[in-house]
Amino acid sequence: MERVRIALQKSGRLSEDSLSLLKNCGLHIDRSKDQLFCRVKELPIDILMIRDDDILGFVGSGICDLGIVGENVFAEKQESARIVERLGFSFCRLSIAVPESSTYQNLKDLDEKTIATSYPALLQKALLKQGVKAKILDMTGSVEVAPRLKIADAICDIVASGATLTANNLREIEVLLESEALLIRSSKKLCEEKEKTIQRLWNRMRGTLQATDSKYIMLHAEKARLPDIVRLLPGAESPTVLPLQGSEDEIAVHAVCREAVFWETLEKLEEAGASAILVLPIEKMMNCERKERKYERYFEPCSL
Ligand code: PRT
Ligand code: ZN
Repeated sequence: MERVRIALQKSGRLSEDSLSLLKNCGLHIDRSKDQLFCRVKELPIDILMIRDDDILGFVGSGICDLGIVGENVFAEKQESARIVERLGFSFCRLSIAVPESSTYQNLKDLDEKTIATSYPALLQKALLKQGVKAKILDMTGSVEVAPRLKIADAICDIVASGATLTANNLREIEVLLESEALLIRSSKKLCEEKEKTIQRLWNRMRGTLQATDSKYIMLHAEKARLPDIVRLLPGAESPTVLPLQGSEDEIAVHAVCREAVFWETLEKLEEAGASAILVLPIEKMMNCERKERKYERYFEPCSL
């Protein structure tokens, strides 16, 4: 049987969430035996644990069929791999930052200046788009020290919490790209066996990803207040309404909410007369996709 190869980051900011996503899909990856290559027992899948910089190339060239990589890397390198889905972890952004003490307000203010970056292609694109003539200083790491060393006026680098910028007396002035982990696949045509395995894995991943976004809400309310209550449930469709034993005008409402349920939502529900409100996590979801799910955007049914 032809085995699907998936490239994952060996260790770093992508690896833990990538592995736990696969684990939630029922794949057990035993990394202790062989750090670089893992055979999955449950499905015909092999995992290659490599550096994040190599993942796109491995998938683009067809050595691996699938991979999980940061959108920042995908956008920077022109490889012929395709996005299957955004995975909702490893969030960060590619931003322009300048010394705190400078007066620069945006990219346009950096005309004729020098910007240090490890993302020359994306920076070049942004400069061209805005008609800014800046010099790009290509660095492989420690970009944040460039202004202090007086070798650049600004930097274009990955920001997550912003702590690195603050520690280096830098100020973020413009976001060029919002990034998260992406599931990518090779553009090459795969054999039927591999396609079937990928489809099975994909169905499980979808079930896991949808469940992560969703919550199950149960509450009691007066029958007359039902329309108000339903309006307040975030991203819920056709809730289940059940009679309450021994009560004529009270009902129980059960609903799957497809959006985050915040304390504010619960407070509003309480104001609308809801009581006994329970919010439960959902572990897996199968066959309950909404029409407008984002998956459809990248999902090409002929090849996945
Ligand atoms: O060893 P290997 O080459 O595999 O890993 P790496 O060290 O090159 O990559 P790694 O693990 O740091 O990042 C992998 C991916 O995680 C990136 O490609 C991004 O898609 C994503 N990611 C999420 C981040 C960050 N958050 C992040 N904070 N990548 C890098 N950073 C760095 C950034 O470069 C800067 O130095 O963290 C610093 C900024 O962080 P804050 O929180 O101080 O703003
Ligand atoms: Zn790297």
